[in-house]
Amino acid sequence: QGCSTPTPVARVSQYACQRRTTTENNNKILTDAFEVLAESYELNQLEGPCLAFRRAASVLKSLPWAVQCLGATQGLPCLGEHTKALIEEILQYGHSFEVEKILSDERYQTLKLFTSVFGVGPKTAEKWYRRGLRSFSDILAEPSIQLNRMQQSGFLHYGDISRAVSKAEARALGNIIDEAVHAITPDGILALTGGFRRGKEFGHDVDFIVTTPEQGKEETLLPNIIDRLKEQGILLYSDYQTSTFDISKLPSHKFEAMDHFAKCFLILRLEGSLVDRGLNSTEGDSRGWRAVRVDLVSPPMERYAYALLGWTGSRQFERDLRRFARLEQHMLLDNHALYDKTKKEFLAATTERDIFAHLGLEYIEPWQRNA
Ligand code: 8DG
Ligand code: MN
Ligand code: MN
Repeated sequence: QGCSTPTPVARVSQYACQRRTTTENNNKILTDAFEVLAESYELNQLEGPCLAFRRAASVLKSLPWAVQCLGATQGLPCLGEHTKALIEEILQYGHSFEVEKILSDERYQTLKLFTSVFGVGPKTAEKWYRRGLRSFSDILAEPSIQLNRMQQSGFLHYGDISRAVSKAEARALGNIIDEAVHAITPDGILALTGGFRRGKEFGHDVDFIVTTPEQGKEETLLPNIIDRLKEQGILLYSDYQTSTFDISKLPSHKFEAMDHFAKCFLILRLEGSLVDRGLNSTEGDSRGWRAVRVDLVSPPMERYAYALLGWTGSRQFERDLRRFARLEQHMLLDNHALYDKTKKEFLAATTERDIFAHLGLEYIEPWQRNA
Protein backbone atom coordinates (compact mmCIF):
# COMPACT_ATOMS: atom_id res chain seq x y z
CA GLN A 1 0.00 0.00 0.00
CA GLY A 2 1.37 3.38 -1.00
CA CYS A 3 1.73 6.14 1.48
CA SER A 4 -0.12 8.94 -0.14
CA THR A 5 -3.40 10.57 0.72
CA PRO A 6 -6.28 8.17 -0.05
CA THR A 7 -8.93 10.89 -0.48
CA PRO A 8 -8.62 14.61 -1.09
CA VAL A 9 -8.18 15.76 2.48
CA ALA A 10 -8.59 19.38 1.52
CA ARG A 11 -12.27 18.59 1.97
CA VAL A 12 -11.97 17.74 5.66
CA SER A 13 -13.46 20.64 7.61
CA GLN A 14 -12.01 21.93 10.87
CA TYR A 15 -15.59 21.77 12.24
CA ALA A 16 -16.99 18.41 13.37
CA CYS A 17 -20.46 19.60 12.31
CA GLN A 18 -19.21 19.61 8.70
CA ARG A 19 -17.91 16.07 8.92
CA ARG A 20 -19.72 12.72 9.06
CA THR A 21 -18.36 10.57 11.87
CA THR A 22 -19.86 7.13 12.44
CA THR A 23 -19.03 4.80 15.35
CA GLU A 24 -16.52 3.06 13.09
CA ASN A 25 -13.12 4.49 13.93
CA ASN A 26 -10.32 3.58 11.52
CA ASN A 27 -7.67 5.31 13.63
CA LYS A 28 -8.45 4.02 17.11
CA ILE A 29 -4.81 3.45 18.05
CA LEU A 30 -4.04 7.10 17.35
CA THR A 31 -7.23 8.60 18.77
CA ASP A 32 -6.94 6.54 21.98
CA ALA A 33 -3.48 8.00 22.48
CA PHE A 34 -4.71 11.56 21.85
CA GLU A 35 -7.53 11.01 24.30
CA VAL A 36 -5.14 9.95 27.06
CA LEU A 37 -3.32 13.25 26.58
CA ALA A 38 -6.60 15.20 26.45
CA GLU A 39 -7.74 13.51 29.64
CA SER A 40 -4.45 14.19 31.36
CA TYR A 41 -4.70 17.89 30.50
CA GLU A 42 -8.32 17.94 31.62
CA LEU A 43 -7.44 16.39 34.98
CA ASN A 44 -4.83 19.12 35.35
CA GLN A 45 -7.49 21.65 34.38
CA LEU A 46 -5.59 22.85 31.31
CA GLU A 47 -8.48 23.46 28.92
CA GLY A 48 -6.59 24.72 25.87
CA PRO A 49 -4.30 21.74 25.25
CA CYS A 50 -7.12 19.38 26.27
CA LEU A 51 -9.39 20.74 23.54
CA ALA A 52 -6.56 20.71 21.00
CA PHE A 53 -6.09 16.95 21.49
CA ARG A 54 -9.85 16.32 21.49
CA ARG A 55 -10.11 18.18 18.19
CA ALA A 56 -7.21 16.26 16.67
CA ALA A 57 -8.75 12.94 17.76
CA SER A 58 -12.08 14.01 16.29
CA VAL A 59 -10.55 14.80 12.88
CA LEU A 60 -8.94 11.34 12.69
CA LYS A 61 -12.20 9.66 13.78
CA SER A 62 -13.94 11.11 10.73
CA LEU A 63 -11.49 9.62 8.20
CA PRO A 64 -12.80 6.69 6.15
CA TRP A 65 -9.26 5.29 6.05
CA ALA A 66 -6.48 4.47 8.49
CA VAL A 67 -3.53 6.84 8.67
CA GLN A 68 -0.49 4.74 7.75
CA CYS A 69 2.15 7.41 7.39
CA LEU A 70 2.59 10.98 8.47
CA GLY A 71 2.38 12.14 4.87
CA ALA A 72 -1.25 11.01 4.73
CA THR A 73 -2.17 13.63 7.33
CA GLN A 74 -0.91 16.49 5.21
CA GLY A 75 -3.61 19.10 4.79
CA LEU A 76 -5.77 17.75 7.61
CA PRO A 77 -6.99 20.47 9.99
CA CYS A 78 -6.35 20.68 13.77
CA LEU A 79 -3.13 18.63 13.81
CA GLY A 80 -0.28 20.53 15.45
CA GLU A 81 3.41 19.73 15.92
CA HIS A 82 2.79 17.75 19.09
CA THR A 83 0.05 15.57 17.55
CA LYS A 84 2.14 14.95 14.43
CA ALA A 85 5.12 13.87 16.51
CA LEU A 86 2.83 11.45 18.36
CA ILE A 87 1.42 10.05 15.13
CA GLU A 88 4.91 9.47 13.79
CA GLU A 89 6.04 7.76 17.01
CA ILE A 90 2.99 5.49 17.18
CA LEU A 91 3.17 4.55 13.49
CA GLN A 92 6.82 3.63 13.93
CA TYR A 93 6.86 1.89 17.32
CA GLY A 94 3.23 0.95 17.87
CA HIS A 95 3.00 3.08 21.01
CA SER A 96 4.03 6.42 22.41
CA PHE A 97 6.53 6.90 25.20
CA GLU A 98 4.71 10.02 26.39
CA VAL A 99 1.35 8.23 26.55
CA GLU A 100 2.87 5.23 28.38
CA LYS A 101 4.41 7.62 30.89
CA ILE A 102 1.05 9.27 31.60
CA LEU A 103 -0.73 5.92 31.89
CA SER A 104 1.74 4.74 34.52
CA ASP A 105 1.77 8.05 36.40
CA GLU A 106 0.41 7.74 39.93
CA ARG A 107 -1.29 11.12 39.89
CA TYR A 108 -3.03 10.40 36.57
CA GLN A 109 -4.12 6.94 37.70
CA THR A 110 -5.47 8.24 41.00
CA LEU A 111 -7.34 11.21 39.49
CA LYS A 112 -8.84 8.86 36.86
CA LEU A 113 -9.94 6.47 39.58
CA PHE A 114 -11.50 9.21 41.73
CA THR A 115 -13.32 10.92 38.84
CA SER A 116 -14.75 7.57 37.78
CA VAL A 117 -17.06 7.87 40.80
CA PHE A 118 -20.47 9.42 40.03
CA GLY A 119 -20.45 12.92 41.56
CA VAL A 120 -16.66 13.35 41.70
CA GLY A 121 -15.16 15.92 39.31
CA PRO A 122 -11.54 16.94 38.67
CA LYS A 123 -11.54 19.52 41.50
CA THR A 124 -12.68 17.11 44.21
CA ALA A 125 -10.33 14.42 42.90
CA GLU A 126 -7.45 16.89 43.06
CA LYS A 127 -8.34 17.89 46.62
CA TRP A 128 -8.35 14.27 47.75
CA TYR A 129 -5.11 13.55 45.94
CA ARG A 130 -3.39 16.51 47.61
CA ARG A 131 -4.44 15.16 51.00
CA GLY A 132 -2.47 12.04 50.18
CA LEU A 133 -5.48 9.82 49.48
CA ARG A 134 -4.82 7.19 46.79
CA SER A 135 -7.61 4.61 46.92
CA PHE A 136 -11.33 4.28 47.60
CA SER A 137 -10.58 2.73 50.98
CA ASP A 138 -8.37 5.74 51.82
CA ILE A 139 -11.32 8.03 51.06
CA LEU A 140 -13.91 5.98 52.89
CA ALA A 141 -11.66 5.66 55.94
CA GLU A 142 -10.95 9.38 56.14
CA PRO A 143 -13.24 10.80 58.83
CA SER A 144 -12.84 14.43 57.76
CA ILE A 145 -14.31 13.76 54.31
CA GLN A 146 -18.00 14.49 53.96
CA LEU A 147 -19.34 12.77 50.85
CA ASN A 148 -22.40 14.43 49.34
CA ARG A 149 -25.50 12.38 48.49
CA MET A 150 -24.44 11.94 44.86
CA GLN A 151 -20.98 10.67 45.81
CA GLN A 152 -22.45 8.32 48.43
CA SER A 153 -24.60 6.75 45.72
CA GLY A 154 -21.61 6.75 43.42
CA PHE A 155 -19.64 4.61 45.85
CA LEU A 156 -22.61 2.45 46.79
CA HIS A 157 -23.35 1.49 43.17
CA TYR A 158 -19.80 1.81 41.86
CA GLY A 159 -19.49 -1.69 40.41
CA ASP A 160 -22.75 -1.50 38.50
CA ILE A 161 -22.59 2.03 37.16
CA SER A 162 -18.97 1.78 36.07
CA ARG A 163 -19.94 -1.16 33.86
CA ALA A 164 -21.14 -0.27 30.35
CA VAL A 165 -24.87 -0.18 29.61
CA SER A 166 -25.88 -2.28 26.59
CA LYS A 167 -28.35 -1.35 23.85
CA ALA A 168 -30.74 -4.02 25.14
CA GLU A 169 -30.59 -2.51 28.62
CA ALA A 170 -31.16 0.97 27.14
CA ARG A 171 -34.23 -0.39 25.34
CA ALA A 172 -35.58 -1.96 28.53
CA LEU A 173 -35.14 1.38 30.35
CA GLY A 174 -36.84 3.13 27.43
CA ASN A 175 -39.89 0.92 27.96
CA ILE A 176 -39.98 1.78 31.67
CA ILE A 177 -39.76 5.53 31.06
CA ASP A 178 -42.21 5.32 28.16
CA GLU A 179 -44.73 3.55 30.33
CA ALA A 180 -44.32 6.17 33.07
CA VAL A 181 -44.63 9.14 30.69
CA HIS A 182 -47.80 7.80 29.06
CA ALA A 183 -49.41 6.85 32.34
CA ILE A 184 -48.94 10.49 33.42
CA THR A 185 -49.94 12.13 30.17
CA PRO A 186 -51.24 10.16 27.16
CA ASP A 187 -49.87 12.71 24.69
CA GLY A 188 -46.43 12.67 26.32
CA ILE A 189 -43.37 12.49 24.11
CA LEU A 190 -40.28 10.42 24.78
CA ALA A 191 -37.08 10.38 22.74
CA LEU A 192 -33.89 8.46 23.24
CA THR A 193 -30.92 10.82 22.98
CA GLY A 194 -27.19 10.81 23.88
CA GLY A 195 -24.83 8.11 22.66
CA PHE A 196 -27.50 5.48 22.01
CA ARG A 197 -29.27 7.82 19.58
CA ARG A 198 -25.92 8.10 17.79
CA GLY A 199 -25.98 4.34 17.32
CA LYS A 200 -23.44 3.41 19.98
CA GLU A 201 -23.57 -0.20 21.20
CA PHE A 202 -22.67 0.73 24.78
CA GLY A 203 -22.97 3.80 26.98
CA HIS A 204 -22.10 5.02 30.45
CA ASP A 205 -25.74 6.02 30.96
CA VAL A 206 -29.02 6.31 29.03
CA ASP A 207 -30.30 9.77 28.09
CA PHE A 208 -33.92 10.65 27.34
CA ILE A 209 -35.90 13.76 26.49
CA VAL A 210 -39.45 13.82 27.81
CA THR A 211 -42.02 16.49 27.13
CA THR A 212 -45.65 17.16 26.30
CA PRO A 213 -47.28 19.39 23.66
CA GLU A 214 -49.26 21.11 26.40
CA GLN A 215 -47.47 24.36 27.23
CA GLY A 216 -46.25 24.43 30.83
CA LYS A 217 -47.20 20.82 31.59
CA GLU A 218 -43.60 19.68 31.03
CA GLU A 219 -42.77 21.43 34.32
CA THR A 220 -44.53 18.75 36.38
CA LEU A 221 -43.62 15.81 34.17
CA LEU A 222 -40.28 14.93 35.79
CA PRO A 223 -41.48 15.09 39.41
CA ASN A 224 -44.39 12.84 38.38
CA ILE A 225 -42.08 10.36 36.66
CA ILE A 226 -39.78 10.32 39.68
CA ASP A 227 -42.74 9.64 42.00
CA ARG A 228 -43.82 6.74 39.81
CA LEU A 229 -40.37 5.19 39.71
CA LYS A 230 -40.21 5.52 43.48
CA GLU A 231 -43.58 3.75 43.87
CA GLN A 232 -42.32 0.98 41.60
CA GLY A 233 -39.36 0.57 43.96
CA ILE A 234 -36.78 1.07 41.22
CA LEU A 235 -35.51 4.55 42.11
CA LEU A 236 -32.09 4.18 43.73
CA TYR A 237 -31.00 7.81 43.42
CA SER A 238 -32.52 11.02 42.10
CA ASP A 239 -31.13 14.51 41.67
CA TYR A 240 -33.91 16.68 40.29
CA GLN A 241 -33.18 20.20 39.07
CA THR A 242 -36.08 22.52 38.35
CA SER A 243 -36.18 24.62 35.21
CA THR A 244 -34.36 27.95 35.30
CA PHE A 245 -35.12 28.54 31.64
CA ASP A 246 -35.58 32.19 30.69
CA ILE A 247 -37.12 32.55 27.25
CA SER A 248 -35.70 36.04 26.65
CA LYS A 249 -32.07 35.20 27.46
CA LEU A 250 -29.49 35.06 24.70
CA PRO A 251 -27.80 31.69 24.13
CA SER A 252 -24.85 31.12 26.40
CA HIS A 253 -21.34 31.72 25.08
CA LYS A 254 -19.89 29.05 27.30
CA PHE A 255 -20.24 25.48 26.11
CA GLU A 256 -19.64 23.79 29.41
CA ALA A 257 -22.45 25.74 31.07
CA MET A 258 -25.33 23.39 31.87
CA ASP A 259 -28.63 24.07 30.18
CA HIS A 260 -31.60 25.52 32.06
CA PHE A 261 -34.27 22.91 31.34
CA ALA A 262 -35.79 20.82 34.10
CA LYS A 263 -33.69 17.66 34.33
CA CYS A 264 -32.85 14.78 36.60
CA PHE A 265 -29.85 12.54 37.04
CA LEU A 266 -31.05 9.14 38.23
CA ILE A 267 -29.81 5.75 39.24
CA LEU A 268 -32.43 3.10 38.49
CA ARG A 269 -32.71 -0.52 39.40
CA LEU A 270 -33.08 -2.54 36.22
CA GLU A 271 -34.58 -5.95 36.76
CA GLY A 272 -34.69 -9.00 34.59
CA SER A 273 -32.97 -11.47 32.37
CA LEU A 274 -31.56 -8.82 30.08
CA VAL A 275 -29.05 -7.99 32.74
CA ASP A 276 -25.71 -9.45 31.80
CA ARG A 277 -23.69 -10.02 34.93
CA GLY A 278 -20.59 -10.47 32.81
CA LEU A 279 -17.53 -12.55 33.57
CA ASN A 280 -16.57 -10.36 36.48
CA SER A 281 -19.60 -11.12 38.61
CA THR A 282 -18.37 -12.23 41.97
CA GLU A 283 -19.37 -15.64 43.27
CA GLY A 284 -22.65 -15.79 45.09
CA ASP A 285 -23.72 -12.65 43.29
CA SER A 286 -26.82 -13.99 41.63
CA ARG A 287 -29.12 -11.01 42.05
CA GLY A 288 -31.20 -10.47 38.92
CA TRP A 289 -30.78 -6.71 38.72
CA ARG A 290 -28.25 -4.00 38.17
CA ALA A 291 -28.05 -0.27 38.85
CA VAL A 292 -28.00 2.01 35.79
CA ARG A 293 -27.47 5.75 35.35
CA VAL A 294 -30.30 7.51 33.54
CA ASP A 295 -30.58 11.20 32.58
CA LEU A 296 -33.94 12.81 31.80
CA VAL A 297 -34.36 16.34 30.44
CA SER A 298 -37.69 18.05 29.98
CA PRO A 299 -37.73 21.10 27.68
CA PRO A 300 -40.89 22.96 26.67
CA MET A 301 -42.19 21.58 23.35
CA GLU A 302 -41.25 24.70 21.37
CA ARG A 303 -37.57 24.10 22.31
CA TYR A 304 -37.69 20.35 21.70
CA ALA A 305 -35.50 20.47 18.54
CA TYR A 306 -32.80 22.51 20.27
CA ALA A 307 -32.80 20.24 23.31
CA LEU A 308 -32.65 17.12 21.12
CA LEU A 309 -29.76 18.49 19.08
CA GLY A 310 -27.93 19.56 22.26
CA TRP A 311 -28.38 16.27 24.10
CA THR A 312 -27.61 13.97 21.20
CA GLY A 313 -23.95 14.98 21.26
CA SER A 314 -21.24 14.01 20.87
CA ARG A 315 -19.71 16.65 23.09
CA GLN A 316 -17.17 17.45 20.38
CA PHE A 317 -19.93 17.72 17.79
CA GLU A 318 -21.80 20.15 20.10
CA ARG A 319 -18.71 22.24 20.72
CA ASP A 320 -18.10 22.62 17.00
CA LEU A 321 -21.74 23.41 16.21
CA ARG A 322 -21.49 26.33 18.61
CA ARG A 323 -18.08 27.40 17.40
CA PHE A 324 -19.28 27.21 13.79
CA ALA A 325 -22.41 29.24 14.59
CA ARG A 326 -20.38 31.93 16.35
CA LEU A 327 -17.37 32.21 14.04
CA GLU A 328 -18.88 31.43 10.64
CA GLN A 329 -22.46 32.69 10.93
CA HIS A 330 -22.31 35.33 13.66
CA MET A 331 -24.97 33.39 15.56
CA LEU A 332 -25.27 32.09 19.12
CA LEU A 333 -26.38 28.48 19.63
CA ASP A 334 -27.04 26.53 22.81
CA ASN A 335 -29.47 23.81 24.00
CA HIS A 336 -32.35 26.29 24.14
CA ALA A 337 -32.14 28.54 21.10
CA LEU A 338 -30.34 30.00 18.10
CA TYR A 339 -29.86 33.76 17.95
CA ASP A 340 -28.84 35.64 14.82
CA LYS A 341 -26.62 38.53 15.97
CA THR A 342 -26.80 40.29 12.61
CA LYS A 343 -30.60 40.28 12.40
CA LYS A 344 -30.90 40.53 16.18
CA GLU A 345 -33.54 37.81 16.28
CA PHE A 346 -34.18 34.30 17.57
CA LEU A 347 -34.66 31.59 14.95
CA ALA A 348 -37.48 29.13 15.61
CA ALA A 349 -37.10 25.42 14.83
CA THR A 350 -39.39 22.42 15.08
CA THR A 351 -36.86 19.85 13.83
CA GLU A 352 -33.11 19.39 13.95
CA ARG A 353 -33.12 19.86 10.16
CA ASP A 354 -34.47 23.39 10.68
CA ILE A 355 -31.49 24.20 12.91
CA PHE A 356 -28.91 22.84 10.46
CA ALA A 357 -30.65 24.85 7.71
CA HIS A 358 -30.58 28.05 9.80
CA LEU A 359 -26.86 27.49 10.28
CA GLY A 360 -26.29 26.91 6.58
CA LEU A 361 -25.08 23.36 7.30
CA GLU A 362 -25.83 20.14 5.48
CA TYR A 363 -27.92 17.88 7.69
CA ILE A 364 -25.85 15.37 9.64
CA GLU A 365 -27.71 12.26 10.85
CA PRO A 366 -27.43 11.39 14.57
CA TRP A 367 -25.31 8.31 13.76
CA GLN A 368 -22.90 10.59 11.87
CA ARG A 369 -22.31 12.81 14.92
CA ASN A 370 -19.83 10.53 16.73
CA ALA A 371 -17.15 13.21 16.45
P1 8DG B 1 -22.14 7.94 26.90
O1 8DG B 1 -23.22 8.26 27.87
O2 8DG B 1 -22.46 6.78 26.04
O3 8DG B 1 -20.82 7.80 27.57
O4 8DG B 1 -21.98 9.16 25.88
P2 8DG B 1 -22.96 10.38 25.68
O5 8DG B 1 -24.38 9.94 25.78
O6 8DG B 1 -22.55 11.07 24.45
O7 8DG B 1 -22.55 11.33 26.88
P3 8DG B 1 -23.43 12.00 28.04
O8 8DG B 1 -22.46 12.45 29.07
O9 8DG B 1 -24.53 11.13 28.49
O10 8DG B 1 -24.00 13.32 27.38
C1 8DG B 1 -24.95 13.32 26.35
C2 8DG B 1 -25.17 14.73 25.89
O11 8DG B 1 -25.86 15.48 26.86
C3 8DG B 1 -23.86 15.46 25.61
O12 8DG B 1 -23.84 15.90 24.27
C4 8DG B 1 -23.90 16.66 26.49
C5 8DG B 1 -25.36 16.79 26.82
N1 8DG B 1 -25.63 17.51 28.05
C6 8DG B 1 -26.18 18.74 28.02
N2 8DG B 1 -26.36 19.21 29.27
C7 8DG B 1 -25.90 18.25 30.09
C8 8DG B 1 -25.83 18.18 31.49
O13 8DG B 1 -26.25 19.09 32.19
N3 8DG B 1 -25.28 17.06 32.02
C9 8DG B 1 -24.85 16.05 31.22
N4 8DG B 1 -24.33 14.96 31.80
N5 8DG B 1 -24.91 16.08 29.88
C10 8DG B 1 -25.43 17.18 29.33
O14 8DG B 1 -26.45 19.32 26.97
MN1 MN C 1 -25.12 9.22 27.62
MN1 MN D 1 -25.92 11.60 30.20
